[in-house]
Amino acid sequence: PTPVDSPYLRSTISRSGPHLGNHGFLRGIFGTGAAPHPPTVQSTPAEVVKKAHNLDITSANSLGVTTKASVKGRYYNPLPPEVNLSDIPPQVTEYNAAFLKCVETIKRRHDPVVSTIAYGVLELKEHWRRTSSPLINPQFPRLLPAAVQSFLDRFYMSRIGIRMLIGQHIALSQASMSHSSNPEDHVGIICTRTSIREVASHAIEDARSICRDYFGLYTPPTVDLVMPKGKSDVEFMYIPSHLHHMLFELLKNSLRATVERFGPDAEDEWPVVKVIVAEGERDITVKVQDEGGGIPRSGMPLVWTYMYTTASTPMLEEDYNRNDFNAPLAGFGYGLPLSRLYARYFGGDLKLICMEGYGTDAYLHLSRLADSPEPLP
Ligand code: W6P
Repeated sequence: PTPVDSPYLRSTISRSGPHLGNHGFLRGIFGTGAAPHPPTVQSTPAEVVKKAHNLDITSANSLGVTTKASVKGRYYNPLPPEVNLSDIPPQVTEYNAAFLKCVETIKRRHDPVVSTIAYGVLELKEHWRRTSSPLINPQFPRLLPAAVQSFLDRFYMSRIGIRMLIGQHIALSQASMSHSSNPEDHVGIICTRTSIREVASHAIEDARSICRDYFGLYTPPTVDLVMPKGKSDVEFMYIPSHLHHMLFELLKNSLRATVERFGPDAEDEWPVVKVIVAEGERDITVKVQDEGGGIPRSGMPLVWTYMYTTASTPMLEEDYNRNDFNAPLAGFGYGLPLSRLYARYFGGDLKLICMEGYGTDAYLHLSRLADSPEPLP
């Protein structure tokens, strides 16, 4: 095999701790009846393929899926060139299909985890509110205990990683099964030439549309997208859905602050929200800049916690099931801490600089995907 020199692929391949890999986690899932267990195959797909071909492919793909992929122009094939898909025993193909269905089911089943946890945190807050006397504790805890905060940070960081790997596995499997040509610049869910202009434009339109519906506006505030001097776009290797998620969250905050500061009827006064893209050698930074009045410095630590939300009415579970339900402009207040985790997952970061009374600058630093190790604690 010719493993490509990319930490992303390295971490995919070598990840075999107690949570992932060929050991307890996956066996446990197969043991729960969540997916059909192929009766004749006792070992992992990779082991079966290895046995069948008497080849050492352990450095290839622990999930046994054979895929050709081009990363940064280099050829990546987990199996040696003399092995092709038709050489793989039928049990392995069956096993892979069952495994694929299994992980798809798992991913879907865990879609609502963020809101489930958010309801748990709301219950915890409510419990504190009821049990702590205002005399003893006039400001009932506004910050989660540090242990809970760091647990949730680690939990969500791990979840981002696991879901990315499942998404990558699904995308690669589908690409290898469909025989249709995967777009030249995609390796599963990774886009080797993620266009900031394209992703940011979509995020801007999505955030503006939610802002318009939420405030009942005819036209939401304008957002200007500014590329580096002399460039019409910046492309880099990243996962477009992650980038969209982060920009969308930042833009919703900026648009809401703008409308709330000047009022929904003062559309002539709304300052433009600016998205400024800078391209360095190692970092790409996107600044989302608004004049929505900012946050006082004393409020800054709160925005990174899982307890802080400025949404005035707490969302009820049944709200989500109503068919006239409008996506909340401000939900549980998880947008910022989760976006920072997404940024940090690939070696980036998210920082807010506020001028209370003027506005907020959000700096989204993105490391080019190829040079960051997986940051799981
Ligand atoms: C604000 C508060 C905020 C958070 C994140 C991004 C932008 C903004 N603007 O007023």
